[in-house]
Amino acid sequence: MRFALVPTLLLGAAVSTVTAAPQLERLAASDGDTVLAALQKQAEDALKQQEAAKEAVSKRGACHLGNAAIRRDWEHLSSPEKKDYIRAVNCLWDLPSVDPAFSAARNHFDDYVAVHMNQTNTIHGTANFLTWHRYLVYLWEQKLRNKCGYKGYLPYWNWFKYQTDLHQSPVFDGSDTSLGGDGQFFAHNGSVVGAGRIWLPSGAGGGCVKSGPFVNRTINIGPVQPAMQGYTPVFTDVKAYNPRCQRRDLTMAASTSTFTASNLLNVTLGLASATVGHFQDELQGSLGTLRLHGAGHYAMGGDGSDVFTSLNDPAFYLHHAMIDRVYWIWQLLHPAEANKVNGTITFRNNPPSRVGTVNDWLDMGKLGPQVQIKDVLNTLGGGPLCYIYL
Ligand SMILES: *[C@@H]1O[C@H](CO)[C@@H](O)[C@H](O)[C@H]1NC(C)=O
Ligand SMILES: *[C@@H]1O[C@H](CO)[C@@H](O)[C@H](O)[C@H]1NC(C)=O
Ligand SMILES: *[C@@H]1O[C@H](CO)[C@@H](O)[C@H](O)[C@H]1NC(C)=O
Ligand SMILES: *[C@@H]1O[C@H](CO)[C@@H](O)[C@H](O)[C@H]1NC(C)=O
Ligand SMILES: *[C@@H]1O[C@H](CO)[C@@H](O)[C@H](O)[C@H]1NC(C)=O
Ligand SMILES: [Cu+2]
Repeated sequence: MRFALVPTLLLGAAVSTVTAAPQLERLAASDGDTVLAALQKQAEDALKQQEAAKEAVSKRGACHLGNAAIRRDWEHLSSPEKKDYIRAVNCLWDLPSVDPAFSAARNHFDDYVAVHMNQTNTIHGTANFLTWHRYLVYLWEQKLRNKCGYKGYLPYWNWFKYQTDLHQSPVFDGSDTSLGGDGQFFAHNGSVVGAGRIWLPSGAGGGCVKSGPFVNRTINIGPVQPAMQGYTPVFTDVKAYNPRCQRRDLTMAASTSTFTASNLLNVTLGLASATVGHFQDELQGSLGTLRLHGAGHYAMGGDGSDVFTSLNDPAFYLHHAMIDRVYWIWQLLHPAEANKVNGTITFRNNPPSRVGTVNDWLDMGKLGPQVQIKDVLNTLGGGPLCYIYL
């Protein structure tokens, strides 16, 4: 019964129009992964229409569907492709830091952690949240390609598969084609998340990641605000050097509660998809809620659960690629809202600040050139970006 629902939805190809409520209800009864596949198809149809319209008025630039990079599910990369990505991450980890201002950064991997930590309060709960992170993971992808010879593009972690047992996920299974497995068992009192309002029980880990290709790596910056209890001391200075292992606590309480068909539908076709403000707030998580963005971080646990320094977990980039993919799908399905931003320039407007605009600059320190938000709203146009998701 479940699978009969998807074709029903796809019969209506032109989905710039609102999907009928009964279809929404039927989809909501299927699982997240099925819904995601249906949404992907809708987004592709919308993309083809929008690109065809562009060509009709010859606005097509140097980047188009025929030459765009394709970002894929980690699971769908071949073993050699996965190993090439892992090799390139290790290569980047061995490159020197490019910014002496962040003295705790001992290598180029750390530079990304440092730039993010330094700006945490102006890139989350802000107008630039979606585009700042979009551009950051793009720079990471390009660095892997240009400095470390990676042949592919940034893969994403499909949250909806393996969410009931993350240990089986190709991203986290601990094999040499994963981004590492769970942490060693570390007795602790779960994680406190959702701005202190939600308690998640411990998983089976919490200590140093015990398997996979990055098992001997050292991380050097933070933690600042790990959600995981008992993970101390914390360092609030971006210059504080704190070498240690990377910790993880694969937490199914986060994934199964939040990676649901209904949450995905809400932000893509439902109430929360109507405006960019609703979309980003519902996707990101707010006081007392986990939401898709937060749930990915808390499902990783350990270092990945720290809003300041979650980039210490190399799976951060696959999680944020998935965030970006949902943003991309939403943009394609809501063209009238796709180029807008909503919010101010401080974390949930605290302290109060001006409203953000598409002319605001995205500051990446020494990771790459500054661009304006408007330059990265479209992954296929005008600015530096040229990619789609599959
Ligand atoms: C663990 O944390 C929860 C939530 O803060 C609290 O209710 C509980 O009492 C704590 N347990 C211990 C043993 O500290
Ligand atoms: C980690 O270090 C141990 C001990 O030196 C070594 O046996 C193992 O191969 C290393 N693993 C990786 C993935 O580098
Ligand atoms: C859907 O999103 C709306 C708007 O953000 C929110 O009020 C509502 O609680 C969400 N519904 C569910 C089921 O999460
Ligand atoms: C941002 O979106 C919210 C709804 O989420 C809306 O109430 C608010 O007016 C919007 N602000 C701006 C500046 O567009
Ligand atoms: C850290 O952030 C501040 C303000 O957000 C910025 O002015 C400064 O240049 C950043 N430091 C570095 C080294 O990028
Ligand atoms: Cu972030």
